[in-house]
Amino acid sequence: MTKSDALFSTPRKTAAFKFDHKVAEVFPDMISRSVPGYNDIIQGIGSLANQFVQENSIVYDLGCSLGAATLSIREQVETENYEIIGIDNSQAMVERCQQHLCAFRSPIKTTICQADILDFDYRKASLIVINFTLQFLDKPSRSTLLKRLYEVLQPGGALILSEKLAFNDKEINQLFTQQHHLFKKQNGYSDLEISQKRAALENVLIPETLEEHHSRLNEAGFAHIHSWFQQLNFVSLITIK
Ligand code: GEK
Repeated sequence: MTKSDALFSTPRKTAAFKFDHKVAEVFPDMISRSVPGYNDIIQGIGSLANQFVQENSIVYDLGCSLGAATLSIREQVETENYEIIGIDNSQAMVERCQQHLCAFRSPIKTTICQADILDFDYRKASLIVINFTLQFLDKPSRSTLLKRLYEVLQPGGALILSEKLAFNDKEINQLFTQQHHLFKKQNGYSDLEISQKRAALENVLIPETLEEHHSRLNEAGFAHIHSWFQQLNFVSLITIK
């Protein structure tokens, strides 16, 4: 059983959001009550993975948190001859992820590394998943990383990128922001929790428009790019090399 998230429920001074032990402890509850479509995206990643994971290849799960995407891939990919490497720079997440994965038996070699996804020494991969993680990097680093990931993908391999979106159209931006807050309220968060979490994420999670994502992916070399999931201001893209 995972603990429920009440981290922002009492008045507090604004401090930048960190992926620390307190967050890791409540993370599954926090993300599924905060990100519309999160469980569907996790499910879909496993299903898409089955289409792309090649024999004797590596799959990367970047910013793996507690390994939800890794588990979905392990459950749904039929070939047994591949390896998953999950990377996260939060010690708290990595420790919990390692414990959590131990509870699920699998013949698939799975390694969870505590490292910065910007510094990692990548090897050739058939699938790279970066599920709600790029948004935490500064913008120049996002471009550098995607260029590197394009290089390491094998031909026919895929990158799955999920992000919170911003919109140039002010009305649409406002509509989706309001609807997102409603989604959180319907999931039991109070107005205080919503506003304090929002303040903590300011300048930490920087959403971009779909157009910015497409143009960065194009610049990195990706030609086949499409959204396979969107709910309000949360999207998941698939790009094939
Ligand atoms: C999921 N993918 O459940 N290097 C490594 N890890 C990083 C970096 C970095 N530079 N920056 C942030 N992280 C997961 C959800 S959560 C999304 C991903 C969210 C890690 C950070 O420690 C955290 O675990 C994760 O990226 C982002 O499918 O909380 O909105």
